[in-house]
Amino acid sequence: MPIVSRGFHGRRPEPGHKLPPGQYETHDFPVLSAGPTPRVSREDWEFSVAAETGERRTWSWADLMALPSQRPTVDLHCVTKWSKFGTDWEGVSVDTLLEGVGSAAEYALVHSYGGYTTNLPLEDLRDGQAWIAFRYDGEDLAPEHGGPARLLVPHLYLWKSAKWVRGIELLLNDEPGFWESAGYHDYGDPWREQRYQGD
Ligand SMILES: Nc1nc2c(c(=O)[nH]1)N[C@H]1C(S)=C(S)[C@@H](COP(=O)(O)O)O[C@H]1N2
Ligand SMILES: [Mo]
Repeated sequence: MPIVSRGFHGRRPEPGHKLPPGQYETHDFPVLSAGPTPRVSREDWEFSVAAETGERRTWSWADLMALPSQRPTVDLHCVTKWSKFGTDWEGVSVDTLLEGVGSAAEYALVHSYGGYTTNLPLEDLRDGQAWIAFRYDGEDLAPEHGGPARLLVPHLYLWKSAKWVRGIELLLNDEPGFWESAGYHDYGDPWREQRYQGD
């Protein structure tokens, strides 16, 4: 008797991965950008952490490359309902960039080249949950996916993973970012299906 293949069951997720409510799996990597792709050269690239105290730290591209990096494999969940399992990245943990910064802030507003912003509680950027990612699938991160570098915070909907990231502002009071001001959920937990305000 021939071995029966397990077959393809449409939108059933890969074994070992879970789909948040209302999501489907895709094998593509769709590009979602609110505007044109900003072109930022590595020579001109800078990344800053600015605390509410006025303390500010800045890294050049060479500074970032000199820091220890990690290679997280994570699932991505976009509010437009696609999820992508097992994506491979390389980046510097945000913990490394926040180390030693004196701040009483509980919130972060993330800024991108091109003007995009997104907000989240500072604790969601800590404890190995977020990276400044510069490689995807073994290659330099493509400009349309946020290269030279993007924030990667995979436990929240992907709009929180700011592409072309240029800095993190530490705030005592929460401030909505680009999509959050347009009606997207302030926090954006895919497991609680927090897509829009009021969800
Ligand atoms: N700077 C910036 N970052 C951004 C966006 C954007 O428009 N500008 N779009 C967000 C949204 S809504 C999503 S779903 C993801 C998409 O990332 P991708 O294009 O790499 O799939 O980027 C997020 N980060
Ligand atoms: Mo999105």
